[in-house]
Amino acid sequence: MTIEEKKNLSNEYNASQIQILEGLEAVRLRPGMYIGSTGERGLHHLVYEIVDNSVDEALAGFATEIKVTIEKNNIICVRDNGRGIPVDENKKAGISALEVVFTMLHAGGKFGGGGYKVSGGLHGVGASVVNALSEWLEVKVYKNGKIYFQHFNIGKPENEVSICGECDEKDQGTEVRFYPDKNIFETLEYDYKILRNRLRETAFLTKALKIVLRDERNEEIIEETFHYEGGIQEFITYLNKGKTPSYDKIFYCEGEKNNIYVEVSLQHNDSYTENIYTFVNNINTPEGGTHLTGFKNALTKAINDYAKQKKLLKENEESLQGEDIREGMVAIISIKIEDPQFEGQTKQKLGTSEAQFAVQNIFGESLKYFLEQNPNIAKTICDKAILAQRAREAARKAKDLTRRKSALEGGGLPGKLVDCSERDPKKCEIFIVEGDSALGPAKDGRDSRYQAVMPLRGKVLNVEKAREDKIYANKEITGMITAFGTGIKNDFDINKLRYDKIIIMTDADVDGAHISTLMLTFIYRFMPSLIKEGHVYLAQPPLFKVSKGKKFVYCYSEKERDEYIKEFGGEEIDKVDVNRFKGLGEMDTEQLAETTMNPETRVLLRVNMEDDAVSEVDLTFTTLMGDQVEPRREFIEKNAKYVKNLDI
Ligand code: TSJ
Repeated sequence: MTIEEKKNLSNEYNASQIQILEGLEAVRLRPGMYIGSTGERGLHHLVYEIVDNSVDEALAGFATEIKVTIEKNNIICVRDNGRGIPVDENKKAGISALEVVFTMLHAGGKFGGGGYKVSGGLHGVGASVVNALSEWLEVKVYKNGKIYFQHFNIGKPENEVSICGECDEKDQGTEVRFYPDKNIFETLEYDYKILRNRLRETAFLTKALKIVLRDERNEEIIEETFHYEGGIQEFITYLNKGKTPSYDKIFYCEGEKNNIYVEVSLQHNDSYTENIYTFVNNINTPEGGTHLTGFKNALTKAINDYAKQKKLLKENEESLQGEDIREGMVAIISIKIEDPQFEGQTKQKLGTSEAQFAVQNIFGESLKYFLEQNPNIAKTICDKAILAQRAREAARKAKDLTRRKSALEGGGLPGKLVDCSERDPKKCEIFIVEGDSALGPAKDGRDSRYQAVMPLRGKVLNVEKAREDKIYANKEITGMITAFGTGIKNDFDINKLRYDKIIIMTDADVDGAHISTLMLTFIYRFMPSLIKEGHVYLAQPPLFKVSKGKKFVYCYSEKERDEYIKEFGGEEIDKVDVNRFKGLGEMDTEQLAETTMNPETRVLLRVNMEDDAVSEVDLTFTTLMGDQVEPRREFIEKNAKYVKNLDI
């Protein structure tokens, strides 16, 4: 039976059929269960699954280097300089240990025992899954001066492990090459940037491990090396790029307690947001857990103790709250633990209680010492927290005030909102329109049954650089919060969303891009789920109208424009008219409706922030919105991700 036939069968599954499925067949039938998806994300996941095994070898102390190559035709090659996967016979299975690793589900990580393991973690489903989902895969083990080799097709071994050559005794290691199965994956095209971000993160988290990424697909070969001897301390430097640190040193500590290895690094900057990234065995734990709790407890205690002891905070004054101390803080908590327990709906929250005490203890002691040794920094941190405390008090008052006006609670809708008549939110859209000139055409051009319009006047507040009190006093911001209906932060409730699509409509120029980014930053900081769940869009107004006689077409890039000039013009290129739209306001109602608003004919960009490296999304926003011009320009030039059609 082919996979296609089985997939069809699987629609009418029953228990007896499930039992027939065994081993790797199950993986091919339900790839999503093992790697999340068969889209771009799943494809990249294959690489991490393999690389994680090499990282384990590094954590065990036997590998120092991993080289990942994207070869021509999107073949992936991963090579490390570890001990090499054991090739001798596994007595129980009657086949080589290597073959077990590649053909038996969840066999990964069973060898050797002990030690911290990345691949045995949350996502680590192992080499056999990658093998099952690859058209072919081959392994070379360099060991004892010999090269052992085995080749698989769609997970099935073509041969027993055999010696295929000799090598230098010192040339130890494992090399895996594979080609994903095009019958399984929607795309086979690897994105260099996605792999780079994730591998860079892995390198930050595994100090002294050198990771080389090489892309051989194009004429110009790209190779980058990620090697950070400072580990997460260098990660902090990277994350604070584009921000202004509040002091020059970066706090770092490491230690081990009850077999839990703990590393913490942190630094404050002059922004008001708190960014704490937590990892367990190199795997991100977005929902935190015991390690995060331990960190917060120790931080709050150490700073309050210090502030009181040095009389920065008077006996009768209120203690500093954790959130005050964490304002503008970037921190990384990374622990390595043998058998982590995860909890919560998505199993992304660390539950192991020993981890709390290990972090609390190691970090607490170390921070106390650091504060004593660096009184200037200690004072800066305390003063900053005291300021934050006052601002929080002011923000609470401002929030109460706006609450009373019921602006944040969806009581009355903002006066500027031009709402639609449909009451079913799933069918509704809201256009956030920049400037007054476009408001008229947008109001007239919409379908008033299900399309609402809300104008933004003046500059949108940069929430990266404003404290909460200022944010809640800003009419544009509170207007949007009210219009969306969901509430913000901890009060956020997606079920109250009043529009299925939130469409940001700005001019296709630098100012427009800037305003879009400010809007996205606001949404990302206050209602990130709206972006994560795909409710936020960028309208794409055309840049040109190319016409000849009655024939015309809208173009979204200069390239497209030039193509149509040629096509329309033929021999008579001078008879082609090119109309350039400088802004939304230059389009008439019909044009705006047709090109940008009408679902039948418009182009919309859905904003997504899926990145396998957790730190990258955040960095995107701070880079765009931060103080320093250079990283921003560099970023825009390199990515142009949220910022299309830049008119520089
Ligand atoms: F995913 C994988 F299995 F395909 C894979 C494993 C891929 C790559 C690129 C590397 C590896 C890998 C496995 N590198 N290093 C190891 N090490 C072992 O498997 C190993 C070697 C020796 C001993 C021992 O106890 O002597 C134990 C282990 C786990």
